[in-house]
Amino acid sequence: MSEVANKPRTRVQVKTERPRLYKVLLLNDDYTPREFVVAVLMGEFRMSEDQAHRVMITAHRRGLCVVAVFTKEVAETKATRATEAGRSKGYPLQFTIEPEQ
Ligand code: TYC
Repeated sequence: MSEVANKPRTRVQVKTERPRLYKVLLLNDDYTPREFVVAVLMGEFRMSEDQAHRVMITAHRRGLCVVAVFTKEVAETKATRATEAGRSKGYPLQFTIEPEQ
């Protein structure tokens, strides 16, 4: 009879967590022209004119609209650039970010 004990075979499970995602939100205001909002959405978020128009109208009617979801750094960069595009023309247009869930 062998007395050599079997080594317990353990495995380390490497769990890679998915990065938290952030929503970019478009906020309504009373001053930014609708066409300008549509142009910013198309330029900064690669939306078609149709998609951009829908998002703009949703924000206009409800106060805000989710534009898209990205990793934190991309969401921050896009929201900052899009807000800056409005500011450079003197509009109060605002994009903010919010973590998902
Ligand atoms: N409410 C603006 C207007 O009537 C248009 C607008 C829509 C502005 C959506 C911002 O996120 C916005 N001129």
